[in-house]
Amino acid sequence: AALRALEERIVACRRCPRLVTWRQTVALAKRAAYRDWEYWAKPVPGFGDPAARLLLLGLAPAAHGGNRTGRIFTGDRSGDFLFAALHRAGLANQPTSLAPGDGLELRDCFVTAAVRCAPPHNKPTPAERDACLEWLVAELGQLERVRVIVALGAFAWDAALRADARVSGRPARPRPRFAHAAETQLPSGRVLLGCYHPSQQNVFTGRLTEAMIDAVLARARRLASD
Ligand code: DU
Ligand code: SF4
Repeated sequence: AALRALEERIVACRRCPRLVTWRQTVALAKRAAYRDWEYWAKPVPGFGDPAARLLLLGLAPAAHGGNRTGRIFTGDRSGDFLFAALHRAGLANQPTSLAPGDGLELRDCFVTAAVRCAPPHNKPTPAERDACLEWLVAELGQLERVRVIVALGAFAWDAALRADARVSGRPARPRPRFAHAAETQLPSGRVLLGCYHPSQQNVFTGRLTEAMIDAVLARARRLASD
């Protein structure tokens, strides 16, 4: 219930003028394949199991993905790869995430992003990054059972460090560096795991393979249940 109230506050957020404009601009310049869609065009809250021990953290909603469907990682290539991996790991009831109402349920995991509005070129400004951190801190406050955070990419890794510093009152020192399969215990006691972002680019070039993300998720599941 508290998580639901938080969702409503996130969806109503208008703090970043550039992104308020951009999420709407993108919605008006629809992709041909989505011309019949009414785009969400608002901030995208996290999605998943409120009792999750595992949190997956992305960068921001995709312009024609989350910004279209209103659900994070839903309706874009990154999400296709991510949810298929969650399904193989036993963390999702189905391998696809098409749109709200498609029956997708996550078990023991919650998926969210460091920034909640689709940014131009997937690149939020430092001010936007800092403005949106509050929502991650608030979600972590509600998701009390989370023991492991999987950061999808360096931007998410830094956001997790910042959020954990806010939650615990102290930064991790020396600052842990992002790498694929990097692992560090945060001052809160939670564990942070790095994973290359499942972007179309990373997957297409083979920088991130199914076997690589499967190994990170297996490690995350083990740490979460230790
Ligand atoms: O201003 P900054 O040094 O980039 O730190 C911003 C943010 O990053 C801080 O609130 C926590 C996190 N952090 C950390 O976890 N460990 C460090 O050694 C330095 C910063
Ligand atoms: Fe609000 Fe975050 Fe969107 Fe900025 S990016 S308007 S802080 S939800």
